[in-house]
Amino acid sequence: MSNHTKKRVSIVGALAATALLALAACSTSGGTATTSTSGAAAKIIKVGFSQVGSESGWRAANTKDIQATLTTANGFDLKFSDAQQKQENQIAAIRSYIAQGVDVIAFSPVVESGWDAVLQEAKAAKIPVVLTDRAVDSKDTSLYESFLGSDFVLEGQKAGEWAVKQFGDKPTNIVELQGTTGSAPANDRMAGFKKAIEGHPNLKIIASQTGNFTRAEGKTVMEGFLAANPKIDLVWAHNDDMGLGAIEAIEAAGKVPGKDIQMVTADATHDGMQALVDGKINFIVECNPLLGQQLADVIKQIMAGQAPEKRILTKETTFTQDQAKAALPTRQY
Ligand code: GYE
Repeated sequence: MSNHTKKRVSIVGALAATALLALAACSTSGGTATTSTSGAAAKIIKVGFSQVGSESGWRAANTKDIQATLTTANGFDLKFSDAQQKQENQIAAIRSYIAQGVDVIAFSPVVESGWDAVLQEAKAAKIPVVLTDRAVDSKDTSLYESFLGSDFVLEGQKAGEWAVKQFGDKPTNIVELQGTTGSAPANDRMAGFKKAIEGHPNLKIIASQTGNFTRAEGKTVMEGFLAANPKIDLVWAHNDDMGLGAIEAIEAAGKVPGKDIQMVTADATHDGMQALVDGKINFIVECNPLLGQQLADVIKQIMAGQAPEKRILTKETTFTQDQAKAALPTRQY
């Protein structure tokens, strides 16, 4: 029996004992008891969640959804911390959750590498770990129970396929605003996009630099791109926020975003969709931040001693300007 399983079995045993006691209490009170036996079995699950940071509109929606779903009313005691895009802060948060003896640790790893040691510590403490949103590159997949989130390679590929269709065989200079260096979405979106434009030598990535997924850095990096490259046809930004920063830089340079320089981004947050409707972005690949319910379900499965799916993929789509006009009024984020 694995350590995790042992812990789960003992929790299940404790729940069963509580339920039996509650039943006994009911039966001795001559049928007049008001105790609900189903309520008696519910144990609040202590979850430690380490969030990447608050770098983007996507992240704000993700945090809000997780906090709104893992509530006391839903059976959770959520401990939440923001790592401000720093791996050392996340490692410290995970260690503190281990020390507090939470039931489950969930986190969205800022970068892919360097997690083995702390995940081994969680395993030794028999605390199951769930990855949300971003992946780790650990070879030992027993270090986490499940990874839920998007297929970032596919997202990059969708952006690249759009570029191929949009520009046909015209010579096209592309600049890329990368997400946080070493993060799963930056690595994978970059790879997916490259793969899609392969075999179309007229589409050239002439510059590629990180803007750390933030609006401010997206703007500064775009200013540099504009200063160094007289002909830019397309900006491929790994998220809406960097794209929105790039729009400011393009406008400040006296050019028209969406026309003089076209834009493709990932996420489809409210502000990104608004810019798409306004014609400043040309195409957005959706990345869904609403992972709270899936996370809650996975945690409940783990606590019930069941093995969740190892990889849970999020469903998502893409938006043209017309599709954005139709979708924006009812968007949740
Ligand atoms: O695309 C970006 C955020 O990991 C999918 O992180 C997430 C990415 C998202 O900062 O806006």
